[in-house]
This record gives sequence, structure tokens and C-alpha cells, in this order.
Amino acid sequence: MPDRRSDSNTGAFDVVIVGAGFSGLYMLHRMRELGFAVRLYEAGEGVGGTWFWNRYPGARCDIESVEYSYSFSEELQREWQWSERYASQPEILRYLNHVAERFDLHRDIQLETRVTSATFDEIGYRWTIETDRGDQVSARFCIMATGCLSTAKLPEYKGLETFQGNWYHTGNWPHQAVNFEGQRVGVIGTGSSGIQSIPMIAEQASHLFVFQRTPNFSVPAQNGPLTPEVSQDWTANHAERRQQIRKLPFAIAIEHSPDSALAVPTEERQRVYEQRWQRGGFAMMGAFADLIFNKEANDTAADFVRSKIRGIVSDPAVAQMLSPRDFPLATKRICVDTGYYATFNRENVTLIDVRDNPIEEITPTGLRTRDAEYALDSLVFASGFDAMTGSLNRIEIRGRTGATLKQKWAQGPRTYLGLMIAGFPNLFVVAGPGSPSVLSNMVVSIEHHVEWIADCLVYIRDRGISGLEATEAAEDEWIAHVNAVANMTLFPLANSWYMGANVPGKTRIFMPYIGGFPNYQKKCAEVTARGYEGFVLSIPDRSAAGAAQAASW
Ligand code: NA7
Repeated sequence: MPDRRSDSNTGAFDVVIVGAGFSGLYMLHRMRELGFAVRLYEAGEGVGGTWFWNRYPGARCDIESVEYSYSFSEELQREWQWSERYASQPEILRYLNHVAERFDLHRDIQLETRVTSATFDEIGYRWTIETDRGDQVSARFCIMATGCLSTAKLPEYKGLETFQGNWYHTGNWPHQAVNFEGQRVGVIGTGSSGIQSIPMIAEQASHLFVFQRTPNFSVPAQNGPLTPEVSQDWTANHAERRQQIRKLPFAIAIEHSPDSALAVPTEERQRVYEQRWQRGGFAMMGAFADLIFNKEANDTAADFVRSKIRGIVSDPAVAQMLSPRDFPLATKRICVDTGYYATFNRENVTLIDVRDNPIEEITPTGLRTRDAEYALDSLVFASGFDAMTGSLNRIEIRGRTGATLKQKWAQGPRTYLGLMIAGFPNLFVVAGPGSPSVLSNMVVSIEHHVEWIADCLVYIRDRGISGLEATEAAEDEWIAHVNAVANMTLFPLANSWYMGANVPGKTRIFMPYIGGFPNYQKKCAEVTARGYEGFVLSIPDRSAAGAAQAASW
């Protein structure tokens, strides 16, 4: 296909992509390979998405580096070597910068530009996209590669503006190293970001106060340098390894036992858990087949982790406070740590329960809970994100009827396959709510979505049609299925960000698809094979405005 970049001079593109993380970068590359005129807008000063913003100390992927990387290019796979089993944020960011340079992506990326609105025009069958830099461009397709965990959420305490020290959110960390040496530091939040950063901050701070509302289950990463054997094996066999991974429920290379946790003797169960604990990371999730379906089975794994906490933490009262009890293991994303529980044995670390003793306000010199006042030099909010819908809802996206996506999603997100939305033709979401996304290896899911979208756009172009829109019926059926599958598991029992429960006022609905990546992939393939079942394909646009656009394919 010819390179159609020249169309960008007119502000009329085939495709506009929003976001330059793992999704946006590969989407851009595919679009260019296929000859589409494309522009990508990115709010950050650099590419990398999640890995651009989350620079907090200890930030690291919880999926193994060899798997958490693109598979689309043989050369890229061969030339890039990861240094550790679990890659740190700086290394992943270096990788994504390498990808952007290697595939010459920067020439179609506009950085430091936030998309503020996207408006569909039914006559021209095109989207008008506006940015905070005053750009106004039009595109036949708009692809949201805006990420699942990109809208940082600050707790709504009064008084933050009066705080005289420095404060940070883990999801929007400064680019310069932050030095906590000799400081009294408070960390609010004990999800994955808190659990990764707390051991690192404890090493620097004169005293670290951890304000915990809900303890989380965390398992050791058992991180270390990536051995040459693993590296070489992966390089030699990556095609086969990737194939195997795509057949696994979470598209993550863990061994899944077919056994029930309740069908084996106690000693055998303990042996299996111990082996998985020593293996590290998400291995625990595959220990038994019924862990996410059966509360009794889940309790055995949860009890095992609680016993580990008791074994590591010397003060029994602190161990008790760190032990999760009000949700089943893994129904909030299990955390993967390095030295988290042992950090609470340090003299300079204090754990404060803010469930029964809530934070009431931030003061000029620290914070005040119902029962006590804490003097702090710095405050770290590890308080999470408006997950899965936050980044889409802050763009004013107006579809065919003039209603916004935010209005449509007031009762929770509704999509067909997590990819498209009834009423919003030619608008695609990469790893959107209703797709496996955060319940899978994100890179595998992202590559699958990018390729599905690319095939769809070629299909549309080849037929000279204007585009396609998901039907309400297909969307209803899919959302019913997403909910039915979720309700077969223990996941809805937790007040998790998967449920929208971490944002006050957000509708509670289980957002990701937990039917497994292979089933999902099969469903998407069937939809395509049946001529885009569940979508309405638009007839060629014969209007004057449309005729001009139709000339583009
Ligand atoms: P998470 O997992 O949403 O964790 C946020 C933490 O912050 C969690 O412990 C929350 O407690 C706590 N939090 C939030 N608001 C408050 C207030 N107001 N007071 C006290 N504590 C609060 O976000 P992360 O950034 O750690 O991880 C997100 C994902 O990124 C993670 O799952 C990985 O996939 C990577 P709560 O549980 O709500 O009581």
C-alpha cells in the first residue's frame, strides 16, 4: 500500500489513535504497514503510557518480562534481551522507546497533546477529534488506546492544599528521582503500587508510616536476573512459547492444575502451595482448578498466605493487621512483591489501620486520623485509578445520537466484545471493558485487539463501505455473558477496582471478561468469520461529503 501520510496536511486522516502505550504504539505500526493515513495523540511528553507515568520506586511488572513484550516482530524479539525475570519500570520504558524508534513511529505521534473530544458525524461517517492544543482533525476511525489504569485517583480528604511538604501519586510520579532520605514519609494505600514502593521507601525514610485501609494478598516475585538459559530458551522457542501462552486462561505462562483443592489431602495441598510460593508470582493462581470458583477451596489458599504472613512478620498484632480477611484470594488482583511483609519488621516502619480509625484530614504538617496526628515531611498516595472507564469518560465522546459515552455508561460500561459500542460507529477501544484486558497478560490481549481491529479496517476498506457499528442486541447479549461468567466466580465478592468499587459513586459492575483469553479469542474469530456478526455494516456513503471521503478507498 502507498504511504498516505500526505493526507495529514489536510487534517483528514483515515485513523486517529489516542494514547502511545503498548496498545497505541503497535496500533500505529499496524496502521502504517497497511497504508492508512494515521495520527496518534499522546498526553505525555514521551511514549510508554502506564510505564511513562508510574515511575514510583519499585515499580515493576507482575508478569514475567519475556512474556510481557510484543510478539509481532521476529527481529524485535531476537534483538531485545531483558535483564530480570520481572522487568522494572525503567527497563520497560526503555523497551517501548526502543520500539518507537526502531519502527520510526515518532513521525506520526504528537506528544504533550490530550484529546478532549471526539464527535461522530453521521453524514460524513467520520469522527472529529479535538485536543487541548487546539488541533481539530477528522478521521474515519478513532481508536482509543487510552489504557485501563491511566486515570490516577486521589482520595478526597480535606486539607491537602495546606500540606507544607511534598506529595506524590504513584501513578503520576515526577521524572526526577525523589529522595526521601531522612524524611518522615506517609504512604496511603496498600494495593500493588503501595506494596511495591513501601519496601523501597522504607530503606530511605527516617520513618515510614503506612496507612492501610484494606490489607491485600501478596506473594513473592522471587525476582532475580534473567538467566542466560531462560533467555536463550525463550529466544530459540518464542514462537512455540507464544502459541502455548495464548491457549492459557489468563494468557500467562503458569501451570494450571486440573485438581480441586478440596480433593487432595491437607499435606499435599500445603506442599503444592509451598512449591508455588517458592516459584513466585502468579504461579499460586494455578495451584488448583477451583480457587476462583469455590470459597472453601479459596480459603485453603488464603489460609496458606496468611500463615506465611505470620511466619514473616515478627509482631503478631502487625501480622494480623496485614492479613486480608474480607475478600477471597485473587478476587482483588493479587500483588507480587519483593520483601513487602518483612518490611514491617523494620524499626522505622509503622502500620496504621485506617479502616476503623479513618484519615480525617491532611494538615499543614502531616495528617490526622480519628485517633491520632502524624507529623510527615512527604506523603505518597498509592491510592489507585479510576480503572477501565476513567480515561474514556474524561474525553467528551459523542456518538451517532449526540449522547456522550459517559452518559451511555452511567450505569456501567456496555460494549460488544470490549471492542466497540452501540451508538458509536467506527470507534474502537483497545482492551476495553468487556474484554479480558486486565485479567490477562495485557500485551497478549493488546496484540490480539490491534490485529482484530486492523483486519476489520482492511475489510471495510476492501469493500468500500463507510464502517460498522455494534448492534444493541449484540451488546446486550455480550454484557449479559460477561456478567454471567463473572457470577460463576468469586470475583464479584470483592470491593475491587474490577467492580468499580474503589471510586465513590461509580456503578458496581464487573468490568473485565473472565471467560478466559482462548474463549474470547475464539468468539472474536467467529464474529469475523460470520461477516462481522453483531455489527451493522454501513453502506457506501453517497452524500457529497461522503463521496469525497469515499475516494480515499
Ligand atoms: P489499587 O490496587 O486500587 O490500590 C489502591 C490502594 O489505596 C488500596 O489499598 C486502597 O484501599 C487504598 N485507598 C484508596 N483510597 C483510599 C482512601 N481514601 N483512604 C485509604 N486508603 C485508600 O491501586 P494500585 O495503584 O496499587 O494498583 C492498581 C493496579 O496497577 C494493580 O492491581 C496492578 O494491576 C497494577 P481499599 O482497598 O480501597 O480499602
